[in-house]
Amino acid sequence: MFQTHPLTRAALVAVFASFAFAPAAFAGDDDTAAICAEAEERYQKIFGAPSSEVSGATVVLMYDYNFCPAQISVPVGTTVRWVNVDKRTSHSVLVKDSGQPESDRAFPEEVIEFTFLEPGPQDYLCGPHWETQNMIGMVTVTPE
Ligand SMILES: [Cu+2]
Repeated sequence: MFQTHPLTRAALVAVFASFAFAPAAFAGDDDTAAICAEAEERYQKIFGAPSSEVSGATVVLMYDYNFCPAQISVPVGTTVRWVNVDKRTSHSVLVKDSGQPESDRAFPEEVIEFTFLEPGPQDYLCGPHWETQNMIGMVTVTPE
């Protein structure tokens, strides 16, 4: 299920340690890599720590009509936390085959969380921007 809530800096700074993360670069797309590097800079400016230091969730940034990284692979049961690091644009997440409705809009510095309970590839999109900006992503959920 989806949850949308503002994330306090204190909550994030408190979180550290063991966390396996995938490199943010999305192979073969220099523009996307540059946008995602900027997104991570924004994240660190807002929350005061790298997104890779979050524990208990895998972070995907939403920035400049991109999901960063656009493709991730996580074990079943993982909660993905999409964080809006834009300055003024809101985004949503719709996991197409989840049977769940589109999330509420996440405004800048807000997050959307979804826990993946079924193995397999899960395509998702941003409701307002998938069609015009190709703002789409994929989570590959691996069995335990
Ligand atoms: Cu969007």
